[in-house]
Amino acid sequence: MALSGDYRVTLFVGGVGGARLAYGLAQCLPPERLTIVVNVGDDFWHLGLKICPDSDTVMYTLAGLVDPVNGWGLAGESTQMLDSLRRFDPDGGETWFRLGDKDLATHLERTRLTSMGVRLTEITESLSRALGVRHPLLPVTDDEVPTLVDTEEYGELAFQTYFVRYRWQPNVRALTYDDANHASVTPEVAAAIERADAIIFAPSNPWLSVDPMLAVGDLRERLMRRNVPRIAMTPILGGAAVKGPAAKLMGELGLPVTAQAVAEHYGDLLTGFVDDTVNPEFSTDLNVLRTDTLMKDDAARVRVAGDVLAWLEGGGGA
Ligand code: FO1
Repeated sequence: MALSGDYRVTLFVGGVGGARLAYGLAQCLPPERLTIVVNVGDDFWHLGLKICPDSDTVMYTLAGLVDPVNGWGLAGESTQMLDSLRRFDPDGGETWFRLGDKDLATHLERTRLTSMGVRLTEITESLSRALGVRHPLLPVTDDEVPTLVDTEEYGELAFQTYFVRYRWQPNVRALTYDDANHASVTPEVAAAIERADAIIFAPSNPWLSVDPMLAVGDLRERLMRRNVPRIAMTPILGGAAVKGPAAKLMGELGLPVTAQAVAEHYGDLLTGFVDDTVNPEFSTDLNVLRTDTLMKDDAARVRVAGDVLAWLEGGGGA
């Protein structure tokens, strides 16, 4: 399906769940009508390389290159570098973060360009274009804004240490995005917000993927100023997360594991909400679309994207 006229959507995404909606929307909307803004709070330096996991997850998904099982990294990967690295430290050393051999090329090229002073926005554009991605993929900021996770067991952890090294098992006390508060959105992201006819928050983790973006400079205020549908999709289905730590995290933060709690967390940022039919209906001022949101394969991703766009086109979400 295609929206009429020159209706433009700006989509905010985190990792795997967000990438799936991005894929669906990219099948429905041409590049000039869909801009994808990606979280950089998960980015980190590892083995001397600049790694941008959410950006790469979206880029590989849109390019049709993503590993279909993990939902991140490249399909058909090998691990010769990791196997060789492990020989230097039988305890594994820095091999806990699984960098595949083919994926390494992306990190090497990004690191090379970063060391030359090229902006992350331009680097991401150049990498995406080379892989055949047609839709604009924009890091929310060019600044480094690492998310920190305060845990009961280990105190404050870098995001990937919490997420990958400790497999998101530590109990979370709080999340901090302090660097993001002092960062600024890029001119490209600011322009994508200004020209959007609808703003969509993907079914990414609101605390780990979306909040780090909303914490960047004046992003929230910029979004609030736009009198267009601002909608989010639930990452919670039937009291559980589709993938990752959203449900566990909500419990640790003292919240009920419900779509309603997600919608209330976004608060007045939203005018509309996409909820799943498996979830109980709840009382809200938001304009709600209830549909099957599970994006288990490419066909489902396109169908969900089409449902959301048809709803918006019919005046939904406002
Ligand atoms: N996720 C994992 O659970 N384990 C890994 O070893 C891992 C490696 C990895 C390498 C490159 C990349 O782009 C992503 C990678 N991810 C890995 C995914 C990623 O760290 C997380 O899913 C996100 O940061 C959370 O959105």
